[in-house]
Amino acid sequence: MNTLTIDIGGTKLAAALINENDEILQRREMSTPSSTSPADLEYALSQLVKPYKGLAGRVAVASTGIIDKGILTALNPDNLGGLNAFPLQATIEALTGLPCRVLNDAQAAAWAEYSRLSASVQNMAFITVSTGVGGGIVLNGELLTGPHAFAGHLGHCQADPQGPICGCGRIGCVEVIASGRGIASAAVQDLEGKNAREIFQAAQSGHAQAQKLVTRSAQAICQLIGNLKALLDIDCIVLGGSVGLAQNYREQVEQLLSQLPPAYHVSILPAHFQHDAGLMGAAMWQAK
Ligand code: ADP
Ligand code: BMX
Ligand code: ZN
Repeated sequence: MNTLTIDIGGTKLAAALINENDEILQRREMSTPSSTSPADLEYALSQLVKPYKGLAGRVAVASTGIIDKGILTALNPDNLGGLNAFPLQATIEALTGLPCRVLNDAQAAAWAEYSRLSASVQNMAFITVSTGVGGGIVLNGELLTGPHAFAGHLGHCQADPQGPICGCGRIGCVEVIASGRGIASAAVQDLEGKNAREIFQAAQSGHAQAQKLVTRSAQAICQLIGNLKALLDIDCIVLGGSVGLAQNYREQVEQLLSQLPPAYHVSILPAHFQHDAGLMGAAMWQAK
């Protein structure tokens, strides 16, 4: 049976048809609506899934936000239109007429990436550096979701008690410093108004402020990884998201981590499924 899989991110919506061998048969992408209206998200999702009518027997969704018992609530309302208690599972089931399972995007990606690691790895964390900073933790071979589906929201660990206020309401979260939005919002002068992709391009061509913004992000991720190592003694980290997968970013995090004492060192791998880790993970979780 084919699975229709959907990834709802703060910047883009993706959908794919996946067969029983976990191969992607068709894939498409759209921008996430910038409006705060649940009706606009529902309309965008209806457009996204339209071409797949009649081609799948079930749906699997990976979405940004806290996904508890099928209901989506944005922890950081800046990232997804302030959605509160959006009935994601019921909405997708009504749009497609198919049974659906939903999971947080980074938890889903962690599950997919864990499946590609050597069997000797039983403890790992996935970090997405994207519109926000998300995370998923696998401990003793089990995906940690937590009693309220909040487990693994690593982007909301504190990076700097003197830092800016995060959209979640807390001061100095990793997300407000390291994410694509965090990078863009700290840009000044000629970089003001540029997005993270443009700032990375500027950094590649030697722009000093752009390089500082990228390093500040990599430094916050490096410290987060050190904290995860101390907290959970994980075997490895997998890095994903468009910022996490950007040229030289992982290498920069590795270089910063190598400057910490050896007890904090842990290998950092790029996401095997690259930008499709959430899509793949949702489907694998659905089939579990
Ligand atoms: P989503 O958050 O919807 O899952 P992405 O993983 O693509 O989407 O993350 C979006 C963020 O990544 C945006 O802030 C965007 O500016 C940034 N971005 C996109 N492409 C690149 C790139 N090539 N290099 C650095 N940042 C990028
Ligand atoms: C935010 C939070 C997480 C999500 C992470 C990455 C919201 C809407 N989302 O920390 O649930 O996993 O962003 O999301 O509060 P992405 O859109 O950057 O992939
Ligand atoms: Zn936060």
